Amino acid sequence: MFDLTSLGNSVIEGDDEQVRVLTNQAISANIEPLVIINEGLIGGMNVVGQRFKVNDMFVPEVLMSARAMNAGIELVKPLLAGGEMTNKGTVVIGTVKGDLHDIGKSLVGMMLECSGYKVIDLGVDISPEEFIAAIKENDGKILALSALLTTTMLAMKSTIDECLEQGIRDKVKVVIGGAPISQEFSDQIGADGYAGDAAAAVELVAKLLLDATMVAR
Ligand code: B12
Repeated sequence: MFDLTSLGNSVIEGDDEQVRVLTNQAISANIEPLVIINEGLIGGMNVVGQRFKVNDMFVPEVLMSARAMNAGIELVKPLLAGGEMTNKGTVVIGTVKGDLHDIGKSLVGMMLECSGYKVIDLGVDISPEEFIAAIKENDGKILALSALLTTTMLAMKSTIDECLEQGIRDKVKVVIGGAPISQEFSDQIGADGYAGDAAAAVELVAKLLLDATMVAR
């Protein structure tokens, strides 16, 4: 029986070579791709997130773990294509204008992708206009905004204001996150919700899309 804990531990150690070896072993052992991702790879990354929060791990180590997790996800992804990877809804995600932090945003994007959403990751330093163009072009149902700086948090409000101005605010749910963000701030700027980590972000998106279908009925 393959032990997914060892795969998670290799992510925590940031050992991308070992992650590749163990992911391939898990695939050969016929473990479900989503189980490999959720319990092995993301399971390890969740521990990294918790240890980072209590200063038990630092940025270079977090980056190495993220890279190791990606190495595993790249191997598993092709197995999901066309199978469980049905599109539950398109999410446009990015870090707002003026902000170059992308680790948390990428984690959220990856986790959403692994949970069955189509994710368009625009990257960092994205203007309100760029976000809205991507929503329109891809029929995005969720707009996910990340900000790590107190100075760039306000660009989230500008992005929501631009959605209103361009008449698409009622067609898209806006979720926000990043270290300085809170539910209170989300309420203040008229976003649809805030989540504190990648797992909570997946739950939030699922709930908002479910609520939207209930209203549409
Ligand atoms: C790594 C880092 C950097 C790296 C970024 C590398 C990269 N590729 O991202 C570099 C070195 C480039 C950097 C630069 C700067 N940084 Co910096 N950086 C950090 C640091 C140490 C970690 C951030 C991180 O990656 N955390 C790990 C991830 C996993 O956590 P996370 O981002 O919070 O994401 C989680 C949640 O927030 C949530 N989430 C995130 N996004 C989203 C989006 C949605 C939709 C949802 C639902 C959830 C969600 O889920 C994620 C997963 O759990 C923080 C300190 C900190 N404690 O946050 C400072 C920090 C954010 N940086 C800071 C500063 C000041 C800067 C600089 C201005 C420094 C400078 N003087 O040059 C520049 C700004 C550059 C710019 N224009 O953006 C300050 C911000 C202070 C403030 N209050 O505004 C911080 C807080 C450090 C500090 N204590 O002073 N930084």
